Amino acid sequence: MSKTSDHPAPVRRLDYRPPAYLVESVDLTFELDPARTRVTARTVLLPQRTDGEAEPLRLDGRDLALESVRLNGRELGPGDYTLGADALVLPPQAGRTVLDVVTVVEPKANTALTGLYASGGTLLTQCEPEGFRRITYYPDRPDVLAVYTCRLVADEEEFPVLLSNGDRRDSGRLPDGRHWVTWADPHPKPSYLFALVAGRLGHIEDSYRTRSGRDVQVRVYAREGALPRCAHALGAAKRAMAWDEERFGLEYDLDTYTLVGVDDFNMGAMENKGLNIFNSLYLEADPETATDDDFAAVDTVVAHEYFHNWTGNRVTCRDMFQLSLKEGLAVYRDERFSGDLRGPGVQRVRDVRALRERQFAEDAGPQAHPVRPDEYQEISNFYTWTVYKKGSEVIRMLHTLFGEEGFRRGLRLYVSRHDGQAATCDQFVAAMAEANGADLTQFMRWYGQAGTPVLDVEPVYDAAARTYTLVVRQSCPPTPKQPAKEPLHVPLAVALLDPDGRRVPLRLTHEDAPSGTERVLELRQPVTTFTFADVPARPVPSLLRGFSAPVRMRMPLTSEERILLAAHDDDPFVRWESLHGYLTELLLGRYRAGDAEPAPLPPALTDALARLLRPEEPEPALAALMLELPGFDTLFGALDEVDPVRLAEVLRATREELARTLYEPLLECHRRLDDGRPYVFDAERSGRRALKNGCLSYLAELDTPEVAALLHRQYERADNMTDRLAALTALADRGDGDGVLEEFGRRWREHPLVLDKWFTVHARSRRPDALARVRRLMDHPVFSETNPNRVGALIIAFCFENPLRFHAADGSGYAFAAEQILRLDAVNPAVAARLAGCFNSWPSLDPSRRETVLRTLQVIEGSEGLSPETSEIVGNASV
Ligand code: 0A1
Ligand code: ZN
Repeated sequence: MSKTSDHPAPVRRLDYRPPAYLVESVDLTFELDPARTRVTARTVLLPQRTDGEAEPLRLDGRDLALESVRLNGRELGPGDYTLGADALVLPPQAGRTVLDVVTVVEPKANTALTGLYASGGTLLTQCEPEGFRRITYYPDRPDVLAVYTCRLVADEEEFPVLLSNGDRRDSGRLPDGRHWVTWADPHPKPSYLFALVAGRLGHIEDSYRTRSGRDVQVRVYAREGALPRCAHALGAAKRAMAWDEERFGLEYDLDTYTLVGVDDFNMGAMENKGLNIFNSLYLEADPETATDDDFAAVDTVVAHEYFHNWTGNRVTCRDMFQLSLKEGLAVYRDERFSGDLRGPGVQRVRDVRALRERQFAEDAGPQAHPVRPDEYQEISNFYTWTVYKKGSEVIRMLHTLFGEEGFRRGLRLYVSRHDGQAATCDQFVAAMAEANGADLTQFMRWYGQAGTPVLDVEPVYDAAARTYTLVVRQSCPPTPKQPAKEPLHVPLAVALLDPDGRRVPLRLTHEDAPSGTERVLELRQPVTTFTFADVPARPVPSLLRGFSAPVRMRMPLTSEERILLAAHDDDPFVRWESLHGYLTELLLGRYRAGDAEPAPLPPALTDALARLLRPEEPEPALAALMLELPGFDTLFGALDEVDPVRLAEVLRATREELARTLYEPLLECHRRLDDGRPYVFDAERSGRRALKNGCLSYLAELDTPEVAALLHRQYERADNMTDRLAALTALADRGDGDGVLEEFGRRWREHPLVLDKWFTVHARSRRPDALARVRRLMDHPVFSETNPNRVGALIIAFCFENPLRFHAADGSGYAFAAEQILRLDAVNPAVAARLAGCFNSWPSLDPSRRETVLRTLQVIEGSEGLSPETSEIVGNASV
């Protein structure tokens, strides 16, 4: 079968052409009705060609019923325009053009959740990336910026709350009993930032006084029943507003800032101007129903959307290839914000861990693409780990190169220079370079080259000359369509530790005097050599501090050196990485050894782990991270021809062995941290809970009466979801866990977000009947194939997070995934395409599984009517 013949031609970055028409203003009227909503759009357009050769006026539109078109007041007939499947095309217009278009859409029937759709009784829009064209005919591209007004008309009983972008202007009642509200957004914006929400919603509010003394009303809207859980999000919004003023001098620019939570949403949230819409998972949090991680995620996501107000909305993207311009930057900013809340070291380790587990895998697989992609079939497939998280790492490297002040200068220049514009990644980097007098030409390659670069470091100590040399070689593996790579500009943060773990003053041989004990070395060549002078004894290198670049680093370190770094380095990332690297090697060794009886765990390692459990350990949150074994995906990524079932078993067996070896210290640490204090969400307490529950999770591998009692006691007595879910998860795979699982399901059956946690516990279960139970739960009254959170918690969780059962040798996991991809594709292509990513790892599987996956991919690809979203993912995977 030809892989590409039935795909539409890809959109290419280099084909960019400025818009032929700009839009001066858009006035929208929505007559809202879940079954049939009428949209009247008045768009004022201005042709852009100066050479007199006007182009046809092409307006994007998908799945719209066109009721009427008027051009400069004249009603057009079908002979006056061309109506295609994805556009309405009018003859070239020479001057200012007023277009009135009336379309009808069916929100209730829209299960793709893009455009105008219904979630419960609420109507709302999702326009990024290309949803606006599912509402009306319009030049739906981010470089067309316009001023919008929006009039919403609806039944007052059903839709008492009517919201849109900007500030509320006017309202009234029609003779037929419907009410209306008008909103006006004074800031020009692209169509992807348009939004409306209509429904029976309650709200909580607070006000925020900006640095310049303006009062902003901050409101969170949600279903009435959810409002008591929205206080944390409201606080997060105010914290983010203050943070952006303090760090970057960026103030909010409207009189109201509105956040809305909805239950059916394809992603985490959306930064529509002045009207951020959230998946309720990222807006609701209280101690009883949300874990510490949920609270932290609310902080991060609320801040992320808020930060877009400047980096994304005031300065937007010229085209969708520049997505990372706003997304990488917003992630970088939310990571920094979260670091300030929970401790920068712990936050950094968590972010790096996520990047390495997910983005590195993406970069090594069939969907690998640069931070700024060169082409796409479906832009909705490019909201990826690479664009978001690697994009953030690229921004972070600029911070590492220029320091806090230099970075701030660059960001200020970028924002002031491009305010009100649609910019490019080049322009962002140019502002950074200019503000710092730097040349970032080579640095730009980070935006264009896919793949995870590798640094091979060779250290040489010369005792006679008292020099220490680091030879650093950089390389980058080939990725689809990029066989050869150019060297990158890489910041490498280093320190050298003496045998007692103290930092050595650093002087490179060509320098006169040492400067500091921590340096950022810059790599630009394929091979770079750095020689440090006056090094009295062989040091222990502390490299890539803070994970200063998104690379894989390979360096020969002895076990003793790793243990020293884990115990004494003052860089939290290096501490974590040293132990993580050690454990990774150990687990890979055990996997490679096959059936041979594994060598016992080295006492130096178990001692290092035991030290993390002691009261002297200064940061329990970091200790909790260091205690965790490397994840399945990390190990998988380091191997070829993997038997995933055996790999999962190596992980399980090693956990059990560690639990046995550290039994007393684990019990003791759990006892000490289980202090009975009432639940408060803050960095200190959540860190203690993380370590306590890390201990619990190891202990659950053992079948002692003491452990059983401990698990049940914690489940029953918990006054918060963090502890309760930790106990439930630990019990789920045990013979004595069934009662508790049932109790949890009963207790939370009215609360879908909590029940999602329960679905996921089942989906991840090691039990042999895990898949059968997942299938059964798909009939649960709360499960719904139209809700992305439910599908994510059960089906996607099984396929991505249960390697043991997903990769079952009989192929049942793969068959299940295929069946669900095809079923969901007809409901919601974005969700189906996400699920289809579960096959991306096939090239690293053993030959027999590889063959099964390839056959499965072919079946999916050959299915009638597959969406372009899913077909792009499956097509790339099966090449
Ligand atoms: N810009 C949003 C992400 C987002 C993208 C596409 C969506 O449509 C389904 C929704 C949200 C963000 O970064 O938060
Ligand atoms: Zn974003």
